Amino acid sequence: MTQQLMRPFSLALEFGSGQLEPATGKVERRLSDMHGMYGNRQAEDASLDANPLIYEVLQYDVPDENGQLVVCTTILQPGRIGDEYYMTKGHYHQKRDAGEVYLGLQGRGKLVMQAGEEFSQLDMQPGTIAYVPPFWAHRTVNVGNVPFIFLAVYPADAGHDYGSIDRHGFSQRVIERGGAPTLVPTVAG
Ligand code: PAN
Ligand code: ZN
Repeated sequence: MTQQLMRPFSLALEFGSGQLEPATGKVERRLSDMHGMYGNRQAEDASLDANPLIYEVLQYDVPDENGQLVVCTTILQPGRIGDEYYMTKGHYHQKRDAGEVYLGLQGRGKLVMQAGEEFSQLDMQPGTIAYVPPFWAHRTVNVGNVPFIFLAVYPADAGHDYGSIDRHGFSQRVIERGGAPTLVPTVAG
């Protein structure tokens, strides 16, 4: 049960930048925070000196209790490591039966998801609502030339399990081939 009675609140969202006002939390992830996640280790090493900003998450913090919902935006920069598009780390929810809703605000992305042997990919653009069902690991990939920005809403007690993705990754990667995003099977090792 929710422990405290929260006051209703509203946030101002700028569609073009993903800025939330007020925001109380911000996570920044640079290439060095994603060691080993891109397929081309040489390309990763070559980019590490510059250590580009890959994405930011802005949110308004609420208590991580059953019943509460987190609202946040992700601003995923355009770019590639080798031929692989910039992407988020990706995660399962620690509470595996917690789902999530994404709403595309700017740019073009792919939402890749995996549940055991099952794999799914959805195209996202401004106005796309994507549903991440319970039990699916999820990662977004910016396949465009401008920041890919989306809003996410998920249960505040969901938790993020990054370890499983760190160890096993997703079964497919999104790479640029002949100028277009293409899914290729992840090569083991
Ligand atoms: C999103 C993600 C956000 C960043 O808010 O947390 O896009 O991706 P990673 O958490 O994989 O680094 C979400 O799915 N929250 O549950
Ligand atoms: Zn999530």
